[in-house]
Amino acid sequence: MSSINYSEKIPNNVNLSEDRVLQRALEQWQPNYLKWWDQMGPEGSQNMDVYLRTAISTTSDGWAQFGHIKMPDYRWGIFLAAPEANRKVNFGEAKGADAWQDVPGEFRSNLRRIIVTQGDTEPASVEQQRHLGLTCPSGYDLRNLFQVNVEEGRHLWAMVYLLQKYFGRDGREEAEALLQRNSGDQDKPRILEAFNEPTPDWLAFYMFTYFTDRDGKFQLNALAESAFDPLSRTCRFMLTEEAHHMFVGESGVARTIARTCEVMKQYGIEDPAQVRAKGVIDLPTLQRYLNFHFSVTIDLFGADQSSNAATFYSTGLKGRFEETKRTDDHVLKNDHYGILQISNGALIETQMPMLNSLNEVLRDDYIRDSVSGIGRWNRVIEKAGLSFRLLAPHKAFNRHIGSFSNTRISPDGRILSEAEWQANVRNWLPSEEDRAYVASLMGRVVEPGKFANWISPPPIGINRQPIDSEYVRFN
Ligand code: BYC
Ligand code: FE
Ligand code: FE
Repeated sequence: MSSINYSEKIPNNVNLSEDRVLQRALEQWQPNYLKWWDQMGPEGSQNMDVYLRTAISTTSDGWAQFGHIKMPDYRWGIFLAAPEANRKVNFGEAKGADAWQDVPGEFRSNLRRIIVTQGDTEPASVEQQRHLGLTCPSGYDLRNLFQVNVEEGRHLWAMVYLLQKYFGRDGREEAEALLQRNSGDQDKPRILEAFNEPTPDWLAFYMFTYFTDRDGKFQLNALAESAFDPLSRTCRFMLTEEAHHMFVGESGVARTIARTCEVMKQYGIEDPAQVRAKGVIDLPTLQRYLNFHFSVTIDLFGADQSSNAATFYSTGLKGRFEETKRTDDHVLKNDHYGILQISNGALIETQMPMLNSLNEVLRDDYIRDSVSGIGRWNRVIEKAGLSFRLLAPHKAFNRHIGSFSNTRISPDGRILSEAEWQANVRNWLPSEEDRAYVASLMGRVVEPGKFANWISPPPIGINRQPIDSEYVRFN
């Protein structure tokens, strides 16, 4: 018999100590997870003591415990948000019925597929970010990277819990497979495209956590509406962690911009070559990175017309962002949605059946939210008295999924010939040279209170600690 004290080793609010079947499944999986963390997690970090927050319960004082720990000793826990009494199915054909505490047989394979797709992104992002610790711009930033990494690890646990608890043997096999696919692997890649792209430098990391973790926010919100209550409650707790990831991205880009503007003002320069000569990232390069991460991320919402999306909604598996705040009938059978499509060489909005357009609805909600943060970045530039402005590219720009995937479109929404695209793409997406320049700035700064030349310090530290606190101790 096992002598593990489960609430100590695996903090949880799912009664793990009384669930033998789940214990056995997790006991098999956990060593493989730790092996994965050792091999694919943050490189060279095993002995560092990192100032991390650990969730030990879902109450406001318990979920954010801070202290220095080694990451392999992080207590990856399993938490569901508190149940909502008498929760109902809030949309789709079963609207009004009781929410499901178990998986209805007929929806089993679709639900499993959604959970596996969600789960696959979590370890993928850790793999994408595994080398970044070697080139951190400060101990403060290094700590934030590691915080994001351990929480993405916990998000994998969250999905593995659902698979092992509710999907029997298939679920256990999927849980293993989540550790076997790897980001960028030729033979066993991660499921979604954006999670096979490298995250080679810290500007890419900040853009990723701003844009791609925000896909997490929207997808998790849609899944938090699910009629399958354990999925809903799991996603609701994950969302509390997601806010920090997006903060890391938004503030990281803002600090990069602030430093660039400071140098531009100090020397009275605007020409990107002169700006680069001072060792900071010129604003046009920031725009190209933004264009890349924005376009790759909006592909993650799937095709604009999707019968999968219609099925997921009608069967109650996946709702819309803020489903219950909307005032329509939540069935959507007779509704339509304006979809941008290419017709006779022009971009034209066509009304399409709403149910088939739900990927696009979520993408548009996401785009609105993304654009508001770009506005906040522009205020940093404006405050410095500079006229440059960052802009979200057109949603048809650089798409690989959906109806624009075979057409070349400029960031301002013009349909282009292949030759026009090739002649200009260097101005729109990061070139090899841009990436090499950004890479050349990536040194390793870890002395408490010191920051790389290309980025400003943050205004305040983590958990009200001073900025020059020793966030990571090296042993
Ligand atoms: N790449 O009908 P469609 C996060 C496939 S991020 C490659 O539109 P559907 C995080 C699709 O599989 C949140 N393939 O698909 C962030 C389908 O294939 P089959 C992640 C793609 O199913 C940062 C075909 O194309 N969570 O948490 O309606 C750090 C037809 O497409 C892609 C979720 O995504 C792609 N981008 O929509 C850490 C939520 N897009 O069946 C974590 C769960 C589509 O023809 N997932 N395909 O072979 C879903 O809800 C859906 O799977 C999707 C796709 C919205 C992603
Ligand atoms: Fe996540
Ligand atoms: Fe995240």
